Amino acid sequence: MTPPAAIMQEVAGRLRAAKRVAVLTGAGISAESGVPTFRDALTGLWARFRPEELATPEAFARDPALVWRWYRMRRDMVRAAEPNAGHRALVELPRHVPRFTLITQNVDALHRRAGSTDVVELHGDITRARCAGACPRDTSLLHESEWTERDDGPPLCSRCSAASLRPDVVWFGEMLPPAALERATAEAGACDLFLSVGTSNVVEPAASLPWLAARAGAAVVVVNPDMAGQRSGANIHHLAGPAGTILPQLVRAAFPESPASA
Ligand code: BV8
Repeated sequence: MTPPAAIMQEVAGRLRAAKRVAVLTGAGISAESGVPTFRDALTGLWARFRPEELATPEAFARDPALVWRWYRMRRDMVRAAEPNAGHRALVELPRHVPRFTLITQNVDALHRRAGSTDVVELHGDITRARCAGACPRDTSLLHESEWTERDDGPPLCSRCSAASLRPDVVWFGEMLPPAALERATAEAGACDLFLSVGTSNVVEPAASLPWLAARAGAAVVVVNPDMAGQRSGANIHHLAGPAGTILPQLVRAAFPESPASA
């Protein structure tokens, strides 16, 4: 589905002229990599589970083995997935924009695997785990290649051996990493173009970033095949379609000279 050419050209012109661009991505940008989103009725992860059953500290305290199994299943899915053209278009953008900030709600590490080197991770990363007990995060943090899975639940923290590991993600009811939230908020408030890609804008405080940008005077561009629930307004542009198609089109239209546009 290609958005009306006029909107694409207008947005491409804004992107070409932009000095400071911020992008917020949600689960939708990974959908074409085969990673289920959260709210898709059929495949959505929440379709089979409810967030409060799994993605909360209470759920982990109640049944760590169940929660760890859910994250292990998601890690297996993400490991089998490949970044798609949407992720790759966001690797290309910072080569043309004076100041570019990629902010993601996703925990699937696909932006990093696509080649994005500076990603503001608002909700963490399921390929990492940390001590669920008293060990400081930075000294207990492990990548999935560094721990040995057990059959009956999360591995023990290798630093204290007293507590188990927990996924290095932000659960519902937990605070976002202050530095990440601060940087995302600052960039949303200072950018001249804000792209909101593949998110249903439900989960706060990330959901407010595009509208913070709009209030601060930025042009906001929503990239989503389904505009239900998305705001519209004078400075909000809708590019309806899948990110894997729209984002490469947008980069080609804005920067035809780019080798990636060949
Ligand atoms: C917090 C990690 C302080 C774990 C996740 C107001 C202010 C502050 C907090 C709240 C508030 N109101 C409510 C709250 C509490 C809560 C919240 O927001 N609840 C929601 C349910 C209402 N927020 C929190 O708890 C946050 N903490 O604020 O701390 C506090 C605490 C308590 C009370 C007050 C204050 C922490 C939230 C972080 C939760 N962790 N992930 C894990 O993944 O297991 S959230 C998780 O769900 C994702 O990270 C993501 O953020 C979210 C899913 O959203 P989307 O990414 O948008 O995905 P979704 O499936 O919904 O939509 C997909 C979209 O893609 C759709 O629009 C679809 O059309 C589109 N799409 C599909 N295909 C494509 C596509 N788009 C483009 N291309 C395609 N091909």
